[in-house]
Amino acid sequence: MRDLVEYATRDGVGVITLNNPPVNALGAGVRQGVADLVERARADGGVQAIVLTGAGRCFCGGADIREFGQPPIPPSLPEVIDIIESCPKPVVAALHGVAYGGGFELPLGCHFRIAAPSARVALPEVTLGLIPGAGGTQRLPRLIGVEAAVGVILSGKPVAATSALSMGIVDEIVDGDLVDAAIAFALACADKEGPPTRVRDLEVAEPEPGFFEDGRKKIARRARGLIAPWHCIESIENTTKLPFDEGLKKERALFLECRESEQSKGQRHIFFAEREAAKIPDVPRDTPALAIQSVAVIGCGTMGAGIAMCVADAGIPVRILETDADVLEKGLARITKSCEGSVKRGRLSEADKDACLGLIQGVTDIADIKDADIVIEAVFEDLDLKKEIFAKLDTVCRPGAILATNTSTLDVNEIAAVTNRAEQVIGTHFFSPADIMRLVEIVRGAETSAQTIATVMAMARRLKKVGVLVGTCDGFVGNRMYHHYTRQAHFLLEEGALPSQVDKVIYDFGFAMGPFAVGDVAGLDVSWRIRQRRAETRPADERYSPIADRLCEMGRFGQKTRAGWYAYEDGSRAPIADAVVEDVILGVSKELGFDRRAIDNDEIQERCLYTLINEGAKILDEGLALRSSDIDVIWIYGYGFPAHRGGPMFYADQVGLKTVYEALCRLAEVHGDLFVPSPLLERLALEAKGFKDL
Ligand code: T1G
Repeated sequence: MRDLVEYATRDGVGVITLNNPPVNALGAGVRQGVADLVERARADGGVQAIVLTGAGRCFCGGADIREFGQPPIPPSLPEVIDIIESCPKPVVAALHGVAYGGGFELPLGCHFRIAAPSARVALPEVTLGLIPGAGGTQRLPRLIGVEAAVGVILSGKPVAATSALSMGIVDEIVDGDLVDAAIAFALACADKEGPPTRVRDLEVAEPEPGFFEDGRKKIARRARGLIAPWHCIESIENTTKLPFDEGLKKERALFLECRESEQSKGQRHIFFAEREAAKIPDVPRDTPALAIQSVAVIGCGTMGAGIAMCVADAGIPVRILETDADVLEKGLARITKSCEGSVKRGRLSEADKDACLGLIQGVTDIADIKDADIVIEAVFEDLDLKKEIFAKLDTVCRPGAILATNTSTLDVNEIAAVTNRAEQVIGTHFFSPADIMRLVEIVRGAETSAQTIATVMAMARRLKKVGVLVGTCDGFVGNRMYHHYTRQAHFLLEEGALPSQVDKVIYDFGFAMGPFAVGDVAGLDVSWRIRQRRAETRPADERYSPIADRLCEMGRFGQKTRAGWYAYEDGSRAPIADAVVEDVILGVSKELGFDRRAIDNDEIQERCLYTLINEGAKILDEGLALRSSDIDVIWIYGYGFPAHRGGPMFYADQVGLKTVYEALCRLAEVHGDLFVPSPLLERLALEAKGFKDL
């Protein structure tokens, strides 16, 4: 069995190499190997210094997250770091690629750190509902100051090598062979008198008065309802109050509390679920993907322009075909304005903005997109229009080009049927705004080939999107579930609730906004058009709430008309409860014969969320999602389901499917078929299992 940690001596330096592909995660074997080999180098009279480096594509991706929740296996990472730090011989960390989490705390325990230009360090624990648990909150403030450390730890974002050098995290950036440079650096350190300086012994500079109080105010909105961000600040603040060892002890206690929390389990679930979503049983990882070197987008509306920006941002040339020259001009101007806004916000450099805009070209003739490797159609949600366009594209585009439709509800098979290349037709449901939302539902048609799927999944990754493969049905996965969730919200209004009460329940659960505030942002006319399309096929006996239609008939389309479910003052997005809406609601309740009643928050939460979960179970049962965690990923990245809850299906498992099942049965007795549990959910509940057991 290959060594998880390798050792060699070169020129009187002990070189220790982490070798645990793919990211050198610090599992038990790696920790033991590093501890043993540092002791071996320390005891070897022929060794004057030590270099610690990583094999493969990076230094280290951190602690092995899969170990969490298992019985601890010594030595712990803090113990390993202590062995390194107390070594009387200089230990130099040689960093390339990522050094994240514990993979950065390990180098912080070394006496020096040198980096290749590719190196980037981060403490992303907060994104997993954790805090750095191996000295990061105690050593980093001593190395770069409290203010800078708070920024690194609370953001969880990577710090590039050049910034790491200027912040004092690394001592040198080296071109050429990293290990050779590290050996030379280590020998130079060995020549110096006395034991090497330990980071733990560095003084912590006092921050400005009120720094931590201001820090807590700054994160209040983002950290609402969370544990880890507050524990991060507390542990960092301890560096200004406690000696190192005491601060380390408190850090460990705070870390263990976070690690055992439901919140961290939810966020760790999503970390793995996002990666699991890329695994498609009948599309092996080595399925050859087509090279995408040019993209065409049809339509320069909000979605088309947003998609084109994502493509150009990934460095791929993109042509936007828009037959209406005025719409094209407006769309291109919107793209330019958006890029300029990103520069102003510091998200984009001037050079990157110019490069991005330089890759986008507007065209009005379909012949100008005949050579594209993939065409992404992003016109109105109108099946006949899409079919007409696909029939044309099939004759114009080169053989082998993939034809993708950005639809949120329509049948990909019907669109594929008008072409002679059904195996190259696929759905790419981008979420709006496309240049911000990371989710893309990738909709496989009955004949979509494995190569087409592999190609589009790879393209999604290149666009920094989270691609999730789904089957074809009305609304696919996300919108189909969202439809049932919002229906319940509307029914609750008829029975006694008001928009602000429902929205507050959902906000307090952890969403950024409730369904009515979301509707006002998205535009009530969008869902109105979809309801009108569905009206022809809606069963006569199906419960239907007319409230939203009434608002639309009044021209209340949400923020864009400064009136929707709420009223909005000029220039403000703050929702204001509106008596006009309340009157409409009361009128509908009366029309439908409801005696309005006070509805408690628990009922609102149960009816909205358990409906969501039940529909997700039906989707799983119909094979339209590959796994329950895919549904979680869709809801986290497409609808803002709180990550610390892990997604609707993970949350259901945490609540217990028996509890969900019994609540649905109770609700079904009162409200009828809307709540009849799906057979899959019933079976799992009665077998005392969860979605995770599928
Ligand atoms: N533990 C276990 N598995 C990991 C892992 C980790 N830390 N990081 C990655 N993997 C798996 C991943 O699931 C995938 O598996 C494969 O490696 C490739 O990953 C004590 C407590 C390092 C930037 O948060 O950000 O240290 O799907 O597809 O795109 O204070 O992985 O192939 O089976 O993402 O090149 C802190 C998490 C941990 C970093 C590489 N560290 N990882 O990205 O590959 S907590 C992190 C990443 C901690 C200390 C605390 C990325 C990456 P599979 P990948 P990539």
